[in-house]
Amino acid sequence: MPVKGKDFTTAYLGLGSNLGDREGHLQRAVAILTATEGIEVERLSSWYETAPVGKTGQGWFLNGVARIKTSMHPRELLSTVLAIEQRLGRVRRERWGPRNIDIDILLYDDLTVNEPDLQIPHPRMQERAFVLIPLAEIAPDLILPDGRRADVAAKDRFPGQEVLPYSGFRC
Ligand code: GSY
Repeated sequence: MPVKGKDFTTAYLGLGSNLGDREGHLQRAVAILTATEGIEVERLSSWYETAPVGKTGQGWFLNGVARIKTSMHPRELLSTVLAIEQRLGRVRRERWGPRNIDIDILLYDDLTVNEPDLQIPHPRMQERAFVLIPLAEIAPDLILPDGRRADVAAKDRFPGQEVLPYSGFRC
């Protein structure tokens, strides 16, 4: 929903799915985010087919990144994205394992949060091509926590981390 007034923050969310109807899960997550009071989805990247990082031997993910405007504080935003995951029937049998939907807070303005259940900026975002490539698509000139522009960081080499455009079609 449109966020009115001056008290809002720009934040970036990473979205991913590698179980079941991946595109459907992602589209539903975006639809719920869009309908949520206190969140306005300003930009959404394309979806990308991405090789699993961390735990290999699971299905490829579909990933994307959204830029939002929000009047929520970081904890409220965290509760909201966790509630959306629950509403979509999040299935995650093991850490790093397959999941039907995953929504990560990547950045919340230039705020740093270091708590056991909430770390902002997302601690691994700059090592992940599946985050940086969609992020650079929608915010090429965004300055990352390491001081580089997103489009520069996205050009790094990420061995084993394939990221391919998603057509939506299957042969
Ligand atoms: O934190 C995101 C979950 N995740 C992903 C993901 O979204 N995409 C890819 N390609 N690999 C991943 N490994 C984990 S954990």
